[in-house]
Amino acid sequence: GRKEKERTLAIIKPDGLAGNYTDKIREIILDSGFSISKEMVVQLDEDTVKSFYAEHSSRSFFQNLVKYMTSGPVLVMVLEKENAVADWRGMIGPTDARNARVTHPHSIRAMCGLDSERNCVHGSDSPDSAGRETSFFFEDLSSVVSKHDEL
Ligand code: DGI
Repeated sequence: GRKEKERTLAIIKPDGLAGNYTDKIREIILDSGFSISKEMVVQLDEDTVKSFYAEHSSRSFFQNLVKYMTSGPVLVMVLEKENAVADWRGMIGPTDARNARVTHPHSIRAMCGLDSERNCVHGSDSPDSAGRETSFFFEDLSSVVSKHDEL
């Protein structure tokens, strides 16, 4: 039968946006058969990042993660296609960009990430997370400091 489309949340993190990787990443996304159903550029505040990454709140790197994710604007996108969650995870590569360069040299994190923290892009890790994360940004915008349609 007909295959269902799926949605996932992608974020181009501050270093990706600042490093001018947005156009290249958008091209990779569209060439891979995704449609971008929603997008916005936002400057996240601390509370928003803490809430988004709540599952990592007890980790040693949490404060650094919050600092990094609030260091500049990010581009948040909802990507849509069949198998979007797993396919986007595959395209971004492993969490640590240094590993990505070795094991997944064609991945997005290999291209524009630096290490395990500054890894350039986010992707939801399961369909459940994708549902939670897309509604976090696109149905409840109360915690977002500012939003623009485009940079
Ligand atoms: O789903 P991922 O983004 O690939 O990875 P994750 O869910 O394990 O971690 C979420 C984010 O937290 C990750 O993109 C960057 C940050 N992070 C994860 N592990 C480390 C880390 N940051 C630092 N500084 N050190 C880590 O070991």
